[in-house]
Amino acid sequence: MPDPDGQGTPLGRRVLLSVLGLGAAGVATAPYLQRGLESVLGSIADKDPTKLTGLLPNGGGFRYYSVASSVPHKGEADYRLTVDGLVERPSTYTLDALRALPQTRVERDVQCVTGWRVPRTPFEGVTLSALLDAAGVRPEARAIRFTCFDGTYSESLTLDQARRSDVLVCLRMQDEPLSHTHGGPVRLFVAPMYFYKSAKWLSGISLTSKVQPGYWEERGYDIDAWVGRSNGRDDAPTV
Ligand SMILES: Nc1nc2c(c(=O)[nH]1)N[C@H]1C(S)=C(S)[C@@H](COP(=O)(O)O)O[C@H]1N2
Ligand SMILES: [Mo]
Repeated sequence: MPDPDGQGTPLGRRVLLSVLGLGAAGVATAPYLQRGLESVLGSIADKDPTKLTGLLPNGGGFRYYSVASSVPHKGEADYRLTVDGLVERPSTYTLDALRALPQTRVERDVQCVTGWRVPRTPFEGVTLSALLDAAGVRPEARAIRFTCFDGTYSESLTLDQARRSDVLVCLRMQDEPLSHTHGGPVRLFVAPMYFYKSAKWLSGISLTSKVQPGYWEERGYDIDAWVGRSNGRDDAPTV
């Protein structure tokens, strides 16, 4: 299998499902299956380490997740982030334009709703609130819809959540430019929430009058995904 980043062995959900013979039918119920799936994979790997360990993407404790089977690579020349919807000044940012803005570094635990956690991971980028201020949020705006250049994933936040100082539009992770695997060149990092809120391959920030549930939220996960307080199975991480 080609490796999107030249390091580790990323494994998408579809591939995981096909490994288990669940195929496309499994994809529809994936959020509910995911816990079972990971424990099945874990136990197969435990019994026969040669069989699945090599396939399990676990570089530095992270697992690679993408609901899209392939995602284009974008960089200096063709990456664009648009801010539009209920704003006074719709805008489009290149990577250089994002880098030219003040950068904020946040170091927190990463917590996936399925149970894996990576302690104290540094993320760096522009606060979402700075981009919102630059665009001039209109009074009738209440929420944000995030879209991704994988063509499939989406996320949401209320405006109040989005204005927190630990919600970043990230260019760097683990003190390196964000890799394609981890959603580069630009992903969201919503530090206080489960990692599914942190949309990878971010391409659009659109102000809306009400919350439009994101990809996993349409499939049963909480819209307000506070770690330890929503439908994950974990305790709150150490901040
Ligand atoms: N575009 C996009 N963003 C996404 C996802 C995805 O499938 N597509 N998965 C989410 C989930 S469930 C998790 S746990 C993290 C995984 O991030 P990682 O692949 O960098 O470990 O990305 C989140 N953001
Ligand atoms: Mo996740």
